[in-house]
Amino acid sequence: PHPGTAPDHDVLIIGAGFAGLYQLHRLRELGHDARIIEAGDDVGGTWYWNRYPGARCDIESVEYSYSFDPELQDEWDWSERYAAQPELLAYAQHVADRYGLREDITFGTRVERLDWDDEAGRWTVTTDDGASRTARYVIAATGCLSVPSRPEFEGLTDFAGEVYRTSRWPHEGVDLTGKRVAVIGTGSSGLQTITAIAPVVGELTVFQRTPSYAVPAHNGPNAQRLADARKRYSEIREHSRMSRTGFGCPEGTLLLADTPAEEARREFDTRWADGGLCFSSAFKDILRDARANEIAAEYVRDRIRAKVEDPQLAEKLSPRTYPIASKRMCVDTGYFEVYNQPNVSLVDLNEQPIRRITERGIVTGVTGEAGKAGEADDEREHACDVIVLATGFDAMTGALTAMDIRGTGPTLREKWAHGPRTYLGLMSAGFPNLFTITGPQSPSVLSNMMTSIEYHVDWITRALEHLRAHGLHRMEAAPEAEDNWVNTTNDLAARTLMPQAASWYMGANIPGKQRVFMPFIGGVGTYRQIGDGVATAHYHGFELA
Ligand code: NA7
Repeated sequence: PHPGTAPDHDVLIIGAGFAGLYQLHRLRELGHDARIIEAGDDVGGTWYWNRYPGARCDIESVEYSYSFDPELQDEWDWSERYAAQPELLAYAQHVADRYGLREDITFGTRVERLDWDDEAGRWTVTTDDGASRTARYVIAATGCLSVPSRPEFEGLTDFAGEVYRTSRWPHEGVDLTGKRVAVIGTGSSGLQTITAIAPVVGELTVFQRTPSYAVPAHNGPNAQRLADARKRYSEIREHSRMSRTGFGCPEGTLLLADTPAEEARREFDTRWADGGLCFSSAFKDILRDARANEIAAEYVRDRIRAKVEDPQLAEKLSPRTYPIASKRMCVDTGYFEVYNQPNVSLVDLNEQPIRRITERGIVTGVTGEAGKAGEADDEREHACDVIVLATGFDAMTGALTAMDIRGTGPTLREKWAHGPRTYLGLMSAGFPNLFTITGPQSPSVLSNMMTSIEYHVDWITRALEHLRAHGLHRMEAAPEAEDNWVNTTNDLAARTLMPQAASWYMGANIPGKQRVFMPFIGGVGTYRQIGDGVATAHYHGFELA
């Protein structure tokens, strides 16, 4: 690009998931020249890639949907209480078509590199096709759970059967009927896959490293809920925006530690009967007090024991090594009952770690030299036709550090080597005019993502409008404001039990990744008040030029 000439675009947005689509729509409405670059061949982001059997949202569809256009809200009928992946993808496609967004999306193109030119005040965005485009502003709508983690399993490429990753499930042509299937991983994706495929596979072997706390979804038809919601939708949305979680959870006001056991049990029973993630909002101290947390955890273990016929198996499926809700809980639809089927077995990787994968299947065992079959007494080969990897993501920072981002100082990868540093999760000092939607140190993954996405898009749009209105062209987080925000997010997390879990919130699932609690835990409503306050105070803590 020649200095002095206009950049190719006002704004380039990376990603055409729910964040990127809404951002594009908002900017186009206001007459900005904006374009999305998307790696996939269609819109939908998370719901484009995660097509594994049983993939479903853990937030109710009445809430996990856009609120920005009442007409859209009224015309789209969600068929189930919790929407499944095909319906969510169809919704994203509908939104793209309804607002004519596709003409401004470049598909099948992955952003690899961003270079900031301080003199010209623009980013050069380089993509995997070798092309580059310039833009004054870049908005990363790259998702929080979009880069699969790729744990190394020795010999995986020797396996003669089929291998599928839940987060990159083929669009068609997978038939597991009657096959011997091994699933590695028991987070949300693993639980949903296992529950969905158990009725059709021949044999199912689940390889579990850490069991999950799961609450029932009680999924079902949605017509009544939707009709009820439509009577007071603006009230529901307003409540969600100011809530802790970004969706309508009745927040318990009592301390569990002070509540008589009978009363506590009744409250948990009610929430269990309602289903969903609000279970852990039952009492104020569940995430703060280890004793209270243990009471809630034991309630869930009791439920697991009641569902699984074999007591030893129930014990293995019961989480004990981390506080409940310190990892995102799973919302299940008959997961534990699967283990009562005679053709389903569980391998506890704490007793029998995976040693390697062979042509025929997965070898587990504790002793003996790796690679030499037969040396370990307890070595066992679990023969299978299909291996499913439900092993999670390089969460929150993964998609950002996957790009080579060069601002005014160290690269983003270098700067974040010891954990992400942002102001409000929206910008990082040294990277002017680069915004992140649902970035680290914002509520993002601790909330209903739709609520958090809409808030960030609206905030960024307002900021760009402010710059345009005042003839400004540059915005950057001030280092002091960033330091303060990083300290605030860390302090808030330290007051909870969250850092005790080896979770992806902590980056603990990725070898070598700095362990630091990444999301802002102060709540969606509080965060919103802070963000609005900053904007109103002329973007206090940002440098505008
Ligand atoms: P998660 O929740 O990160 O789950 C990944 C699972 O894979 C988890 O049980 C891991 O065990 C397991 N895992 C990861 N690496 C290995 C290796 N090397 N060996 C054995 N097992 C392994 O990802 P999901 O996709 O299920 O869910 C992500 C979010 O999407 C979820 O929270 C919802 O918000 C939606 P670990 O716990 O690390 O011991």
